[in-house]
Amino acid sequence: MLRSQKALPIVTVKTPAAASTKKHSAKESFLKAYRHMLSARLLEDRLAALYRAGGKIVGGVYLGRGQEAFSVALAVQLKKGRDIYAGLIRDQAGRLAFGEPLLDTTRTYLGSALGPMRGRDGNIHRGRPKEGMPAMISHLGTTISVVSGMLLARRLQGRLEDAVGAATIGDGATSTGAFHEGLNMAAVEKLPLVVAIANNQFAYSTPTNRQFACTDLVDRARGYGVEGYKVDGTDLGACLEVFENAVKRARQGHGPQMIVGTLLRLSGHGEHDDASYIPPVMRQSDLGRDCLPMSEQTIRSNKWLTESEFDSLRIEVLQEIDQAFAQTMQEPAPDAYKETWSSFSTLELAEGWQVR
Ligand SMILES: Cc1ncc(C[n+]2csc(CCOP(=O)(O)OP(=O)(O)O)c2C)c(N)n1
Ligand SMILES: [Mg+2]
Repeated sequence: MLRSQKALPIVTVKTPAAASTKKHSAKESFLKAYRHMLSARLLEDRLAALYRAGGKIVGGVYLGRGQEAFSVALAVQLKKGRDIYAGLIRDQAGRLAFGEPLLDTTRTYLGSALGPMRGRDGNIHRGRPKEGMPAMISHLGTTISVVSGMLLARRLQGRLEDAVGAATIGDGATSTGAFHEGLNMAAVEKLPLVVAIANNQFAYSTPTNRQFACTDLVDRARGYGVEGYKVDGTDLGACLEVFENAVKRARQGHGPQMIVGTLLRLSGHGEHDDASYIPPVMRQSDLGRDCLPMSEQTIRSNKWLTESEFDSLRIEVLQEIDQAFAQTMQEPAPDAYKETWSSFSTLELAEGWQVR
């Protein structure tokens, strides 16, 4: 680990998967994270297939393929009921790790009236605000202010205790005003905020060199007065290590932590996008490595699972996914004549309020 600046450390964690894993990541935490990654990948494969088949999913499908390691490594550090986690469209793995049930995903995409959005949102704006998962407003940075606001409110009410709030974001979103204003305010207030930036090299089809002129996104941390880290986002062991440290430092009162994960989006922006603008050479580079088989390689080389344990795990996860889809398919769609036209009341969204 390289610490290049004392007052405001910009820390780079760049180690080969096997080495970093051996050194830092216990078998249990690696396997726990891997299970969520596998679950997210298989669930998203099913969503993509349903989307292509047509009929069942109305609206777009937005996936996090290739970003599971970075996503899950943050969320496994957090505890539902104490911490706040605001995941985005690429964070199926992180959402599962934070404790969101599979049914929340299937019910939202399939428009079930029993879903968290009561069948009124076709894809990814779901949340469980009262459980510390604010519903996503936009992919483009707004959750940084929302999470900061939740942290500040808890602090003012004297109930922050040792909670940490985490917000995830993409490279493109770091160019928005919402990102700058939110992070600046969080830094000034020294909030226990963790901002995970998944630099997947594109904002839709716009490459990073058309998004920002700094050499590296992590350099921005210094400008805000926050601690910054850079990690290979395809390496689960390295991601676990960097997030464990960052969440701990936020909890200890060191203020906002900014982590940049370098990786490549392995699907299109959504399933409607063939991502033909991604150069093949980039796909073939280290950036294009798939974190899921890489994690499996680490598990195999450490002999943490046998082949039959891998098979059983896959079957178990597939059964859970089958069950979630089967149950959701039997559930009703919202009935326009019986329901009120507002999805949520403001009070229902607020933390600490009971729905009457
Ligand atoms: C204000 C606003 N402008 C544009 C969009 C459409 N949009 C949604 S996500 C996205 C790209 C985001 O790129 P990035 O932040 O890199 O995240 P990634 O999709 O790569 O995960 C765009 C242009 C939007 N949702 N809101
Ligand atoms: Mg991006």
